[in-house]
Amino acid sequence: MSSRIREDFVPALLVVDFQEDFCPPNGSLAVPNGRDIAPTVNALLLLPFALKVATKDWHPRDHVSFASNHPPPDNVPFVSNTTVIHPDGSGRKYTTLLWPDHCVQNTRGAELVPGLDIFRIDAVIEKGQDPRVEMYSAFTDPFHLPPFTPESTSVSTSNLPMMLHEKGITDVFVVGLAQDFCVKESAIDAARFGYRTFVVREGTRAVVPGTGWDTAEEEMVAAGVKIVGIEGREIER
Ligand code: VGL
Ligand code: ZN
Repeated sequence: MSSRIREDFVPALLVVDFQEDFCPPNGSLAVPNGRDIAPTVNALLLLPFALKVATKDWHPRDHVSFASNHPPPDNVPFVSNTTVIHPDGSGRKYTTLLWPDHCVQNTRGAELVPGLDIFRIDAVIEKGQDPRVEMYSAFTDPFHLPPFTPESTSVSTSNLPMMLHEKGITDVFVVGLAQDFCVKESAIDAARFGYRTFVVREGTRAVVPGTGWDTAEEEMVAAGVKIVGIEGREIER
């Protein structure tokens, strides 16, 4: 008799950007009630996931997503949808939403929150280091750019896909901040990479609760992501 329970279920937990700058009271890009996900995330960390990964938004000071790096009138955080040069060198342009300065590398705001049981996490992945491009997804930047610096292997495209692959992961459970940006894009990418993907509702909060949350759930569901409650039953929508 095999001692294995199910060979086709090798789950990973992905804790997205649970960092000081995304949490009240002092975070520069505080997600309403963001800190409240800690008990849910810590409860999940007690479960036997084959891999538990936390991500950190990890920006250089000259990051394109900081409103402060753009001239007026395009420098209004949360509002400006600013046209910037596409980083592929073709000269074309695209628009990107601008934010307050946040998660600057090696600052307090970029630290994982102390309420997170970090000792239960197997690996921490940094993302968003390429100053030229916003990177919401923990998997890859939206343009699939080659690494920004020649020495680097994981600047705009992270090593998360490799880690999941090496562990033989089949299912990815996503929690963290913010539901309508980095959680959403990471979950959609997980599904795109072929994983059965779940977002645990109680383990996330939106920058824009209400409309932002609802739209994000719809986009995720359309991409094949399942939205579940902590009790594990799929929520009917
Ligand atoms: C995020 C906005 C800018 C996130 C990161 O983690 O959801 N949102 N950078
Ligand atoms: Zn960011």
